[in-house]
Amino acid sequence: MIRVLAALLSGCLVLPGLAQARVPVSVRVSPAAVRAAAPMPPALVRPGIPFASSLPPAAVLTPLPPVSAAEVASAVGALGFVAQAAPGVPAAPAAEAKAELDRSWEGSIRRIVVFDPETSRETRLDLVRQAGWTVIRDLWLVNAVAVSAPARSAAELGVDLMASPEVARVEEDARVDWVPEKPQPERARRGLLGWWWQTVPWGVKRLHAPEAWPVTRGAGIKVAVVDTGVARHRDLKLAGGASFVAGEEWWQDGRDHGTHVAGIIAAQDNDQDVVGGAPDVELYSVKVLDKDGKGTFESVIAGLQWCVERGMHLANFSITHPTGNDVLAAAVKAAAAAGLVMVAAAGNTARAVQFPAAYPEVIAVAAATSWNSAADFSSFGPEIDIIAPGVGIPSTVAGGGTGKKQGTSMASPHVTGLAALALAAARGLLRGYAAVRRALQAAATKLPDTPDTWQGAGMPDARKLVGFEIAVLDLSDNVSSKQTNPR
Ligand SMILES: [Ca+2]
Repeated sequence: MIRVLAALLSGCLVLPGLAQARVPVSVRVSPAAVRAAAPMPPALVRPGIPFASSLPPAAVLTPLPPVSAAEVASAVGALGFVAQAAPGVPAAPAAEAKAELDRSWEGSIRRIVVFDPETSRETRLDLVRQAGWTVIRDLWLVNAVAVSAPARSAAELGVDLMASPEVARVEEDARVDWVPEKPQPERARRGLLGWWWQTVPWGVKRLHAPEAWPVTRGAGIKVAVVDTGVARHRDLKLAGGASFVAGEEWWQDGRDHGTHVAGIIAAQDNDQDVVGGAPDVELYSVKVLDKDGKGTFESVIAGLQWCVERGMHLANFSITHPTGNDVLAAAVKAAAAAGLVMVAAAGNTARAVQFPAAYPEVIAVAAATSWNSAADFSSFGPEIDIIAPGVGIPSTVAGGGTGKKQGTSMASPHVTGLAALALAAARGLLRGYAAVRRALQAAATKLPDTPDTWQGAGMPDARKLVGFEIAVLDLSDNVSSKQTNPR
């Protein structure tokens, strides 16, 4: 009774019956697509939903198969890289790897040694060890090995490595900040009322996600939050994860950043706290940044490699770096070729778009206010693909309850949630970053009086994304049409 009364007062409790009743879903299906598609799995059909019942039985959705080792190797090989390790092959025995990680953290010099694609994994590891470096991790996705050495000997060791004909180049690596403070930080306040009822955040409503849920809530789509980790929280259901932060084997959130991002994507639809844009996705925490928001290129690329290895469909990067580097660019390209769809925060600099968002294979997201304008801190440029709510965003916080945050870090997971809905609604017909980007943009409406460099195609609408006309766009051309800023 208290819950119902509270809901009437706040107007924001989600009652499944009501949510379904107000959904106008118009569906157009091309005959060719119907012929090409297989029956919709019963689990995805919710009884009484116009979408399901109005479609011919053969209209929708074959299960999206996980990316196999052979597919990854083939896709990566097509780029000139050689994938040396099949999924599940550890880079080193666990005890050895941990000992090396512990030794290699503070007070050392780090490098990423990139080899010619023909070089085998064993040769790569042998060469760096013979040169006196400590192996941190084999980055098979880009034919590289991340290494470290005491600062006083690193310069001399670097010369030795470059003398090897198998070594293509050696990149510097360091522990740097990937989560810069926001220009006007909002204090995260724990909402006590979340114990008694659920609030649908304004961003989720603005993108019309609840009206798409009768079609799909993202079930079956694997989404990785590549971030500071995700905390245990009563409103978050994690399917798994991994940590690539030295000395921290668990994927808990040390900074209360990844937890907030995760809630925007997939906070549970229950009677507590908030609800994400795609509450039924399989959510994974890929921890690449420590409690200070800092990490190395090695840790970020290792997280990306894990996403490819484990067959993630989507990865959210609410993390930014001002320049990126060649190895990260290669890793992003290889992951995209393997089928991973990457969505990233544009940055909060009010200047050029940051990385990885600025890479052509990544969907770059700007931040909007609730007044239908771009946020003044949002990074801008020709790389911006789309805009989503990023100011005054309530979501799950570490320690329990909810709090508000702002930034393109909050805008990106809104788009990741919608991309998950689109993939779930169009399984087997929507594949690859370029197709997902095109679907998002086709479902977007531009904000008034806002330059394209600040908003891309505008704000996407989940109702259009799960409509079948989006899914049967001509998706054969997977070449990026994204403009890039020559910097
Ligand atoms: Ca909830």
